Order: sequence, then structure tokens, then C-alpha cells
Amino acid sequence: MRQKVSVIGAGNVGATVAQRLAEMDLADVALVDVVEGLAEGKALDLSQAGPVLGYDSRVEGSTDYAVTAGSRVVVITSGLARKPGMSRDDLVTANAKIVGEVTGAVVERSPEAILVVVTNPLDVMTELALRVSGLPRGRVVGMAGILDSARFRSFLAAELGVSVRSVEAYVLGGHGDSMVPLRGATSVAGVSVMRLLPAERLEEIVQRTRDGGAEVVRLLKSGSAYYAPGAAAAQMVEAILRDRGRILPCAVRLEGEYGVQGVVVGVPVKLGAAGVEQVLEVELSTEERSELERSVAAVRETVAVLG
Ligand code: TXD
Repeated sequence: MRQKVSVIGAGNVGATVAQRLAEMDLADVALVDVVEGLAEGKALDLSQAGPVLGYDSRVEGSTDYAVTAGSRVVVITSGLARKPGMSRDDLVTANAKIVGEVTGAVVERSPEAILVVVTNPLDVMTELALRVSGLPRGRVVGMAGILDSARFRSFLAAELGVSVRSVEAYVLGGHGDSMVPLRGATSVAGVSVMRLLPAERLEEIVQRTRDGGAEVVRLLKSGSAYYAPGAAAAQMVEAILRDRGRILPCAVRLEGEYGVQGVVVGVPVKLGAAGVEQVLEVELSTEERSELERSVAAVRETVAVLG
């Protein structure tokens, strides 16, 4: 049987996720947007790339959630993106309304689906989707850590003149200014970057990683990043559909892990057919642990806005 993945929001990130999924020939894709014609137009365009690139994924676009029925995974990207000078948290009220409505609409038609949340502020929107859907935590997972880690990896690879494939890095915590790029656990072929780079240079790269989204927003002047976010969300979908059991940093509600109760933040998880199948606890330095605590507190504060 063909599998279906729905992508809600046919804007920059949504369309890029749909494109990646189709090009991987992973599933049929249903694209939904409130803007009349947008999802339909992009879906048609993507369908017409199939013969050139050789994929058979069917891509259907609509304003009507009927097209999403029976999805295995639903990726939620609908909502406003940051403008220069804005923080992700500035989006909370407007996007809570959108993500709340969308979650209700998709779960009604795809009660078995796993939800991958992308909309900002990421950790808070993941918490909201959990509450609205009533699903267990393993089936509502946020995308941010793969992106933040990819930024960290790309900066480190360029600095050290090695392939991005040889750099293993984890960025944990909330997807905001207080995210926690791990130093000790970040390595090149098993050698910690703390031994490969002077401490000040490593801290500069850590800071550039934290500001990675804002750097792109500033350059683009309208809209925020979407190639790397789209690729990251598609990687999560692939891990679920192919039951890979990949260990990826994703946002999940902690229930005691890392000493945190009832807050969504990014940590390494095992992602497979059931969604988040395990939360992994990596060893943190005292400094990293207090950074994580600060990040958790920042997420808690924004969650409070939801009421
Ligand atoms: O790491 C991450 N999690 C992120 C998050 C990385 C990049 C972008 N991140 C956030 O994703 C960003 O801050 C936004 O909150 C979302 C979507 O970003 P994108 O760049 O795709 O924004 P666009 O291009 O403005 O697209 C949003 C689309 C747009 O077409 C709207 O018409 C649509 O969302 N939209 C809706 N669709 C369906 N239903 C409703 N209610 C709706 N409201 C808006």
C-alpha cells in the first residue's frame, strides 16, 4: 500500500519538505495551505518534476483537509515566520492559533499519524500540538535539533577543512537563543572538538550556531531559512517511514529525563516507526547542564503564554 505524508503549510519550508519527500520517492504527499491555489499550484508543479527526476510520488494540494486523510506522518509548517529583529518567541500568539486549529483538523482525519512540528516557537508549538491532539509524547515530535546541529556541523567542517560527514555534533535544549551546542560530545572521527580547536574559536562557532537562524533572516530580509529546515524535517519523516531507529536530536516532552518534568526541549531520541521510541541521556558537563536548565526555563516561560 502507498503511504501518505501530509505537509500543512505550503510556504517555504512546507514546499521544500514536500519536494524532498517526493524526490526521495518515499510516499505520496498531501499539501495543504489556507491560501487559495497555493498548495494546489505547488503540488502540480512538483508532480510535473516527477517525470524529469524519475519519481512516482503523487503530490496533491488543496485548502481542504480531506486530502490528508489516512496519513502516516503529518508535518506542520503552517504559521508566520520571523522578520529581521524578531525573536522566535514573538510569534507565539499568532502561531498558537494556527497550530491549534491545524492539529485538530489533521488528527481528526489521521488518528494514527505521527506529528512532526516545525512551526516556531518550536518547543512551545510542539507542546501545544501534544495538548490539542491528546497523543502520547512519542507521536508528537518537533524539528529543530537536526537543523541547529547541522549548522554547528557545517561551521565546524568549514573551520577544520573536513567533510561534514566526519563531524558529529549535537545541539540540545530549546530552539531559541538559549539552545545548548554540546562541546564535549561534538567530535571529528571520535576526537572531541575541544581538542581540535582553541576554546575561544570554539565559543565563536557556538555563538554563530545559536545565531544561525537570525543570520539567514538578516540576509534574506524577508522570510527565514528553508532549505536546511526542509531537509531536516524530511530526514525525520524518512527515519519514521523506513523505521530506521536513527538517533537524532528532536524536540520531545521530557518526563523525568535530564531531571526535567513536562517540558518539550531538544534531546537525542531514537526515531522509528512508532515515532520517538526512546529518549537518550547523554553525559553533560556541569556548564552544559546549567545551560540546559536555563533553556528549559526559557521554554517554560513561553509555554506559560499558552495559558
Ligand atoms: O527549526 C525550525 N523548527 C524552523 C521553524 C526552521 C525554519 C522555519 N521555522 C518556522 O516554520 C517559521 O518560523 C514558521 O513559523 C514556520 C514556517 O516557515 P516558512 O518559512 O515556511 O513560512 P512561510 O513561507 O510564510 O509559510 C507558512 C505558510 C504560508 O503559506 C501560510 O499561508 C500558511 O503557512 N498558513 C496556513 N496553512 C494552513 N492553515 C493555516 N491556518 C495557515 N496559516 C498560515
